[in-house]
Amino acid sequence: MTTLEDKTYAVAHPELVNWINEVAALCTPDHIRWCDGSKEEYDELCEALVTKGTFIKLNPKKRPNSYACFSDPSDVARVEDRTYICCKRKEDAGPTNNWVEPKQMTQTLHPLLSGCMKGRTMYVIPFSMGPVGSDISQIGIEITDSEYVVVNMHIMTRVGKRVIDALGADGEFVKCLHTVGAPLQPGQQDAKWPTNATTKYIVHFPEDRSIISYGSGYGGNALLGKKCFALRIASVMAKEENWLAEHMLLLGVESPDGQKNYVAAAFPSACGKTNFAMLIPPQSFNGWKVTTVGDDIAWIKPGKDGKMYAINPEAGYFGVAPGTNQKTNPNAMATIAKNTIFTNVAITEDNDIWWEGMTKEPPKNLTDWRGQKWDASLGKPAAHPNARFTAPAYQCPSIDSDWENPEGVLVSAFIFGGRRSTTIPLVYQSSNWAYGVYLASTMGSETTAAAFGEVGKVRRDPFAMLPFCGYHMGDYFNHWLQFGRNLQAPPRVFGVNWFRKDAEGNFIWPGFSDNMRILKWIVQKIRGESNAVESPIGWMPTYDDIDWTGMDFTPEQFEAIMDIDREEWKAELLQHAELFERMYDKLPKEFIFMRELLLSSLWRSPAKWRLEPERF
Ligand code: TSX
Ligand code: MN
Repeated sequence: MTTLEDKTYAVAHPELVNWINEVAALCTPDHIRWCDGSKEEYDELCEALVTKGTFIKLNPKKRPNSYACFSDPSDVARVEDRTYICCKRKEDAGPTNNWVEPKQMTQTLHPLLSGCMKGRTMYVIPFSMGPVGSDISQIGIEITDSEYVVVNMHIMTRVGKRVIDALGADGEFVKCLHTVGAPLQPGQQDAKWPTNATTKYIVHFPEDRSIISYGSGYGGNALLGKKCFALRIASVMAKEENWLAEHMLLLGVESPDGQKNYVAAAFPSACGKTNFAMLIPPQSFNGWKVTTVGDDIAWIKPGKDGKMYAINPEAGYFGVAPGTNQKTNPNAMATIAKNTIFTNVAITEDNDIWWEGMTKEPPKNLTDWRGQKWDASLGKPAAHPNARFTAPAYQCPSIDSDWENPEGVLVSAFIFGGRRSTTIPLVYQSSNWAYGVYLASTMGSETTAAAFGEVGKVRRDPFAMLPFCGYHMGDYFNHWLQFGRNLQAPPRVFGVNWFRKDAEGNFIWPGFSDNMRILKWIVQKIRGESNAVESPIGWMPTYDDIDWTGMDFTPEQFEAIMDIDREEWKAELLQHAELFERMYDKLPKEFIFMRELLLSSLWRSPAKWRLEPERF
């Protein structure tokens, strides 16, 4: 067996070739194939997946060049309890990551990997996170025995020979090894969705810049460029090299006068991050435009001018399908009109796709994600709640003209949000960088799904990075503080909450397009064009500072969504202390003082602090 089998290009990188040979000797695949990223390769592998029964080709009239597939019911999401950070010292992984000593983990994985690709083809995927050749981009090589992974990586990253060329003879790359952990005996029929039902490991070796993923074929477990590389490994690289690898969307806001600003925003899951990244302004906002750079990950580096420049390291969207519709996200609906892979959605009788929330009424004669005729009366969803679309970013109608600019885009603000029914106002601005880092570190979301235990409890998710930081969260907070200290004028930091509820439990804020009104205030604030008043928790717009054209929203409603309840906030600050206790060993001293400052400003404030400009 030769590693040059089927390869259509030369590889002049001895370390890479050695690694491929080592892995091949350990995993013993029947064939090795170096991927070239071509359309022919994509079409061929999709066709092979159709033949195997993994993919079904969707109706080409309704959904051109698109496929649907259905995972094993045991393999439907990321497996956080099977996710490890294996650095030498446990304290470097911190209290929020699973840790195993690297040598010990290697010993555990070795017997699992031995012969794990028997009967399969081992694919070598050279991929770039970010535009090939950008100073902010990074290269990875994913070895996988899953065709599903290859075709998804084609969409989500830049794959092929040009990456090998960029790597040269001694370029650095992240080693990503993935196997479904389901070797085939001679003559054994393959499963439609091969997976290892009993054993899964998602393992990161940050010091080695390598990843080993065993036993799952799904999304973030298997498409190693995304969460594993672009967040967990890259966050470690970023700390060491003074940049940021963040779980953030990137969008541009253009005003009628042609001025443009970019903002990066972090939200925990189930806050509609992709919807916000693709927001369409209300009809009444003539000439205002929102453009999409990315919906999930941002890599941010300081420029020579002391400002922050960001790229989206991805080339596609791996988005949650349920809830996406013409109203919540028309741009996403257009993005997935063709050339898209759907995983765990329902299938209509004319071979198109459907999921909960796509239309009010489900179409007749659906096949559910488990391949059964769907019976609505059983109360089970037709699509899995974590069903996904994989679609090329360039198909998004709102894609930003600079989304592949190798220099990145200039970030002038950060937005942090959460799903909170009380306490947190619709929008507020931190008065300085350290407070911005504090508010991002203490952000959280109320649980909506019973899967997370008690519904309505606030789960803290600092920077929306808790499951994705490859090192100690306390070190991460310090890195953010330090990063701002090094910049002449760090971006402004805002907190938002689209999800506050009234006493009857109804959402006060209509959200979606109307979030543009808040975005407008934010960008005008950083331009020095809009006003604010100082509240106990930062700068806030008054009713008159927000553009209400085309919308009925009363000053009373605004007050209800903006007031600061002293007792609620004191309870909030108590919870911050609880969070800080978990990271006591490495908590920035700034956070202790910041919490005290907040307490003291709330102490003298009225029981309900209201936006009454005449008081100032
Ligand atoms: O994505 C959301 N955004 C951001 C949009 C740019 N969602 C969906 C979250 C689940 C993924 C929202 N849901 C938003 C929001 O701003 N706001 C809400 C809450 C809400 C839901 C429904 C209505 C109003 C608010 N009203 C009606 O459906 C009529
Ligand atoms: Mn994400």
